[in-house]
Amino acid sequence: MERTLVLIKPDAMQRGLAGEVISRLERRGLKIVAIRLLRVTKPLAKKHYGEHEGKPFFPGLVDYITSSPIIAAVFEGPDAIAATRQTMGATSPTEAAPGSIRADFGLQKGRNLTHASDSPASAKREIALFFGDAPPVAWPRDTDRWSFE
Ligand code: IDP
Ligand code: MG
Repeated sequence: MERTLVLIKPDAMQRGLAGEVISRLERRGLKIVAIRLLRVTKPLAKKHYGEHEGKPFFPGLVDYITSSPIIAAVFEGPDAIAATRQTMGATSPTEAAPGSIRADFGLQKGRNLTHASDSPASAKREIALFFGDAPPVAWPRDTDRWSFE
């Protein structure tokens, strides 16, 4: 079973789409194992997006992710990382697959609603960053056998 970090970014929160994002991942069969609402500080934003430091969009990205509270959550399931990124769609909403969250609700890269970890190493690092003080909770779900073979 794999775990991935999901962020519901400020635009999705302000537009009342948090439930929609969670619902799509839940309906896919993924299980919530951690969730919190927080305001991302500049230092946390810079750590989380460290790989992008120096790129032209970096200052705007830090302003965006710190502009309003977000929801951070950890979802668990088989191939959770790939499945979640597929449900989110490509970084650019106009290149994202129709039916994905970013295609259905977004227009621009800088307002693309969600974050999802891109590899097991990123997931481990990002989950520790957002849930170091309150680790995910493993729980058996009665319907697991209807989602996981
Ligand atoms: P990802 O979120 O699909 O993994 P990354 O390339 O890791 O995409 O970029 C992180 C975030 O930075 C994106 O989700 C997006 O919000 C923002 N971003 C990436 N490229 C651009 C850009 O060219 N302009 C504005 N924002 C960008
Ligand atoms: Mg990324």
